[in-house]
Amino acid sequence: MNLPEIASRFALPSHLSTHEEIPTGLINATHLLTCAGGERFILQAINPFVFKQPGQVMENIRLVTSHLSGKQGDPGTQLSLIPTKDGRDWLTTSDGALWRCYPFLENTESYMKINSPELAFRAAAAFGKFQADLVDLDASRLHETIPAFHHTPTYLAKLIKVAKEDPANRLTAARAELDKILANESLAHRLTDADLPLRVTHNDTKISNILFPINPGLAPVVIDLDTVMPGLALFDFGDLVRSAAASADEDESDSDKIFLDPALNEALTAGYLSTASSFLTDKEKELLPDSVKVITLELACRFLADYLAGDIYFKTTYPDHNLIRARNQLALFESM
Ligand code: GN1
Ligand code: MG
Repeated sequence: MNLPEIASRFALPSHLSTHEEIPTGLINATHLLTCAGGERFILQAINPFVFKQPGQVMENIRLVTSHLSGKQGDPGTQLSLIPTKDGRDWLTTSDGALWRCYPFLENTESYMKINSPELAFRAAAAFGKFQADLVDLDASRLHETIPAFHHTPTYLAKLIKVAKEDPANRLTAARAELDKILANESLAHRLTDADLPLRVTHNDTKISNILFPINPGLAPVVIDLDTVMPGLALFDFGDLVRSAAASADEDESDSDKIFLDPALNEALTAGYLSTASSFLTDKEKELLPDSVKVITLELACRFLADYLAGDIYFKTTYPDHNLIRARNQLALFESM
């Protein structure tokens, strides 16, 4: 099926006028649809290599969006699913791909980078509110769609294994980075060994996953719910700070330019606590600063392991791409 055919299976208000691919995101293929009446939609295929059970991803999203819609204000600024014409939340094509469709949330803006402490505060408050709104949704009702997704010791073990096997013959080039990671092995266990409560978590808390309504009276919307799962709140917080308070982006080729911006770190922490302190335990609060280090080490493990494996997980555009990314995460880690 081609894209217009796939789109035609969804209950859109009028026929498809144009479609274009949106090339952001390292995992899924995303298309912007515009209908004859001007309404816009997001049509996405879930990456079957990353999400082995895409139907479970959709069941999680259904559970979370339904729970949130009972709590939050304006329905025009909420994430909801467009059903297929036969009333389902998704469509499977003959090649096994799973497609789903969301309304495009109009009159909102998103940011690839945080440009001020004020924005940092608002973004972190939005992720804290997201967790707070889900605190009464029993996490055991959600599927663990990517097993051990934020289990740092598992990534470390995978890295050690792929380094031993060295299937792409890249270990020599990655030796220095591998040694730096191994020197911090004990930190990898800090959150997962702390006996923290299992909650409903987002698991991909980058700033670009928030839509800010242009009308400042409306609440920001957390999007990209593919990885909502049972998890630890601290990985959401840590990943937010890791990705948003870094002075340069993940692909920066000069790792000397990368450090954790203290002012942004402070604003993110204050913003997160403004909405999350009501439900966080004392132990969770105590571990907030460590969580940033742990998730940064985790990303370094993931990028380096993918480099050693021959670039099979993250999209890359040049041979050393994942090595550069790993190096960046380590530079960020060392600046903390
Ligand atoms: C992936 O596709 P994207 O950019 O939303 C990854 C995250 C990483 C991120 C690093 C399912 O997210 O865990 O933090 O790349 N998502 C998955 O850029 O593996
Ligand atoms: Mg994502």
